[in-house]
Amino acid sequence: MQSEIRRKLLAAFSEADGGYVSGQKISELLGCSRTAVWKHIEELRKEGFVLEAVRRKGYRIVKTPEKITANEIQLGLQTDFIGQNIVYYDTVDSTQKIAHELSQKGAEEGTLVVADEQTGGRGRMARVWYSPKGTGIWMSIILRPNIPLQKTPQLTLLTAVALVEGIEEATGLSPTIKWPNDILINGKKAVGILTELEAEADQVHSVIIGIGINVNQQIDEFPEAIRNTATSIAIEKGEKIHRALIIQKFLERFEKWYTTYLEHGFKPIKLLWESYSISLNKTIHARTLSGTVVGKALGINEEGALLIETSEGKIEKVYSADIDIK
Ligand code: BT5
Repeated sequence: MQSEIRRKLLAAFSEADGGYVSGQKISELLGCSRTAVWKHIEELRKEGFVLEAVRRKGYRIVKTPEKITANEIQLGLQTDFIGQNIVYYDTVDSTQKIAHELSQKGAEEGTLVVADEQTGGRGRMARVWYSPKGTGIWMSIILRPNIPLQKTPQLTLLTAVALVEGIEEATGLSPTIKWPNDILINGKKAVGILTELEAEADQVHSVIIGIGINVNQQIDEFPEAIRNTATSIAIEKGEKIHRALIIQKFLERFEKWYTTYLEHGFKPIKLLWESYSISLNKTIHARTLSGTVVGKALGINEEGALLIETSEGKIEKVYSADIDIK
């Protein structure tokens, strides 16, 4: 199905919010005959949608497939520009790589690259991000903010805030943030964030935010190496969740906070971030490339750096590290 037709069709069903859309209305919207409407509906069915057809009422979507192609994400998505352009892959090496390529070709702000499986998913410092097929959300968003280079770490924190709220809204769970880029559920890592830049001198061309969310894996599906530290939403919730719903709720929160951030700066985000963080006021060990800093985590500064008070009363700013909470 042509993407424009599909978009219009799904938008009509989104607006009906689970109710019926008449064949007449669809044919007017798409500018096609009633027979063509039927063909488009059949195509949605082939993609796994369950649709009910009732005479004189029209069509109603009863069930959406547990997939994360553009269809499922866009059905019901309430954003203006984040996730309005979706590029989906069944399998890809890394959505980050694709997002960088698209960004260089001028992809619009808010473009979302999403994959059902990654064969070369990556974390920070070239670490591996385990991204099996069909059970997680592996995605990258292209942003083009007009901000100086040193402020870009704030976007990782903003993403964390939107993830906490989006996951909470979709599942009822209460995730927490572990500085700088982990989202934990019941103390274990369910989400990782990877922020990468395309910049020249002090000019930011684009920021690519990569997000990996463990959704429907069971514990024995994780590799041995991360079985004690990782978790998924299904493990913590005790039931499987539609991945598309989590993506939608996240994108909506993300657009809200990103727009707020561009208009009003980092302050509102900082307050929320601190309220969702588990690291503050605790003694932590921050392992940086130049050594380990031990002390009490006080908060974050305007640049998104973690402020740590050492036992000598000195305040250290840490920009990049892995932290252990004591
Ligand atoms: C991260 O790195 O947490 C950032 C992960 C970002 C992944 C997304 S998926 C979409 C986009 N495309 C990509 O290629 N990447 C992004 P870091 O803080 O460095 O944590 C990496 C560490 O987390 C690994 O060394 C493992 O110990 C652990 N790990 C790997 N896979 C995991 C998983 N699925 N769940 C929980 N922990 C994992």
